[in-house]
Amino acid sequence: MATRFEIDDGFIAEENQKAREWVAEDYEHLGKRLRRQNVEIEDLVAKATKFSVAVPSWGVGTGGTRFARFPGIGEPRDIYEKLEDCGTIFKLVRSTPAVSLHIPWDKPDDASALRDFAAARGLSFDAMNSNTFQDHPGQKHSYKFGSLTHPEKSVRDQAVAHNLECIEIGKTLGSKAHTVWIADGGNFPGQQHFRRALERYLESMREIYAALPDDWRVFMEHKFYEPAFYSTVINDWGTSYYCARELGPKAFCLVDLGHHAPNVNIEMIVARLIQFGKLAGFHFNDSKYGDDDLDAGSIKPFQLFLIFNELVDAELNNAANFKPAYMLDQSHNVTDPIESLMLSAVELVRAYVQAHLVDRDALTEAQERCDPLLALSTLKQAFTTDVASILAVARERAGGAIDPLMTYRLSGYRRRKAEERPSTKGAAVSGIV
Ligand code: LRH
Ligand code: MN
Repeated sequence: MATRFEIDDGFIAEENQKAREWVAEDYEHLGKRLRRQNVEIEDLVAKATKFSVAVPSWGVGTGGTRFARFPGIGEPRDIYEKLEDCGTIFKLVRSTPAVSLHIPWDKPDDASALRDFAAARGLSFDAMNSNTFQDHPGQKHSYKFGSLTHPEKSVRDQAVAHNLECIEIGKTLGSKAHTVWIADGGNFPGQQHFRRALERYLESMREIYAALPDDWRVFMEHKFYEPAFYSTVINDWGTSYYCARELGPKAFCLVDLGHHAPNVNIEMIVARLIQFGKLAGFHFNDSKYGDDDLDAGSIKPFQLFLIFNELVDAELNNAANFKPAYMLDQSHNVTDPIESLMLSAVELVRAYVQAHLVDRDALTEAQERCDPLLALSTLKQAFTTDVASILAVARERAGGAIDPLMTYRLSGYRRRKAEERPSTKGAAVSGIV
């Protein structure tokens, strides 16, 4: 078997050597500044080190739109090569120890072999994802008019069976959760009976729920539109929450940041789901218009910070049933997916650490005294604190790269993969588009 090129720890240490000086300087300066706020910088390094987010297997191949896909060189051609790239991301940023798989795009011939291959790269498996929004080779019934909510029982049964198969594969891989996003909806007024469709969703989800092992959770992902352009069955957090309550204690609501109408207050939805004990976790990304699946923190970094402000508030107050799963869900159309996923993971750790910098006593006091500007500036002080040195120290101490992007580029990893993975023109890697 051809050797698979990997970035070695020695090369990372060499590159870190070049950057260590500026990190130490900035770290010392920030440490002094934070001590004035009675904050111990080492506590924040510990927080940064503890934070982890899962990488989407479908995110390491180049994404596209309905107009075009411009594959890069050295694209991963199967789940093993996707895991190789996930291993490289983890090696450099150290905060992405898990991968979220999508079935059947990543259906393994041998799940135990896949689990071992991943483990050899320090990787485990986060939530599984089913796919009843595309028709797959050899499939008996089409999902053109829906899946779990389709009027025909035979189509619903087929969709339920697919979800049960995902759970079976996940059990072998060591996953503990299953994400269900369905595209079911209508393009025309009158096409669907809204109430009957939701009833059918619950009927199908009850069968999926019943198949969950005791220590598993099911994550329901809402989305306000696309690919259905008039109505979507699970269109918002309210509908998802109602279903999670109906199904039982193992059912939770997953928040994909791109699945909300423009200007919706997502951090408030997060606070609600935390308060109701039904927050599954996240598909982090960013967007300007629709479900653009852009890099997390690239368009609305303050919104990302405000979401983590709610999450850290819940963490510090030991909110009930609070065990959010953090995952990225992005489509990289014009960047090297590895670079985008690394920088997106860094943006999440940044928002998490900055949220831990919020002076919560001062914030509560300002809120209780109806002093809006003092409340806002208390948040802004944390959001405008440059915590880059904390993030770099945390990465380096965990064996990662102080500067993941430059270390990755200087390693020549992508060029080496292009040699190992001769591109088969036109053959799209199974995944989005
Ligand atoms: C739907 C979605 C869902 C995935 C898919 C890849 O827009 O966010 O989470 O299954 O993207
Ligand atoms: Mn998603």
